Amino acid sequence: MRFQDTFDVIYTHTEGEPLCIIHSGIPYPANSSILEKKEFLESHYDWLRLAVMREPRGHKDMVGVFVTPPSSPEFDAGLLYIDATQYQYMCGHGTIAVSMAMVALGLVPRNPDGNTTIRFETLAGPVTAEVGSDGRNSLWTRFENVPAYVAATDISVDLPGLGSLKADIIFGGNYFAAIDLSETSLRIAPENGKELVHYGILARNQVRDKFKIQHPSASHLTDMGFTTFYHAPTIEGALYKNVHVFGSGQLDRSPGGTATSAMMALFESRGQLGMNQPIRSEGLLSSGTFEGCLLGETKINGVRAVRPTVKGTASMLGTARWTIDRNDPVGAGFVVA
Ligand code: PYC
Repeated sequence: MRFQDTFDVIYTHTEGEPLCIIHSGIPYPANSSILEKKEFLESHYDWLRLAVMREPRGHKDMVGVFVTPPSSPEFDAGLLYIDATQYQYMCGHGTIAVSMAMVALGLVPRNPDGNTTIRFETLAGPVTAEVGSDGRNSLWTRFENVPAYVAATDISVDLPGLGSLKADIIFGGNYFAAIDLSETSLRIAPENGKELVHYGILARNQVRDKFKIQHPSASHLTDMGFTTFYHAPTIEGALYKNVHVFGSGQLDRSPGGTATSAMMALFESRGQLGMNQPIRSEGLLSSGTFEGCLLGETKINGVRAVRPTVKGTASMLGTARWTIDRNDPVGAGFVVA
């Protein structure tokens, strides 16, 4: 046993979806952009991502975030989201949790006179969070996400056992293949996790073969990482229930903040949702909802888009000081399929 690197992390959950917050201990290069910080982490700290996201410290469905110094004065911090497979462009449940945690733990100055604003940069673009507080506790986060838009509609997917369905490709910080399960027998429920993952990966692979992703203004946003399945809600007042499958078969427990943004863009494009009309989205556990709202229209390099906000709450789980011996091949992280 060798004592090697130690890292302090904070654990939260947002409607059941975990977040491991890596807030210190990394010497990011000075004057680097958020993309350069991601490349720095990939080159020098990928062992840390793998060690905290995977077993024995994490698990297959763990999500994390590196909180970085800002790259310019217009931001307070950078957020680089990770999981056991990859870097994510953006993460909504994570932004809700990390914003509340940063205010609660004094990682950003709390506004003594009301809500606290935190200006983040992410791989998907700037995201501004507002944290509500009762003067002592962080209560909720509402964030204005990057603009959301519909990239393509009605792409056929063949899911043996479920039938031939249509996928819409939507963006809300991440790209999703959105598939309506209403006419199928498959319900979004924890006991159907394996089936949802199976079909989610199958659908994502088919859509990836048929449609090439390219964000209108950010050349590095080229991957459709998520399938989101949706059908009617089970919580009164929610607009829909959904679940996202991503990475190598991870399943989001929360309603999903990037998905809520993207789904609002989809409903708006169909004339089913107006501006300033709040909606609620339900996730896999049906434990609670996120509140979404569209602030107005915008353009991304000429492409029509909408400005989504998402509100939700998260809970603190605890902290850990991990010791990572990089010569320990098992402690370096593994996944059991
Ligand atoms: O809330 O956007 C989200 C998210 C992405 C992956 C897990 N949650």
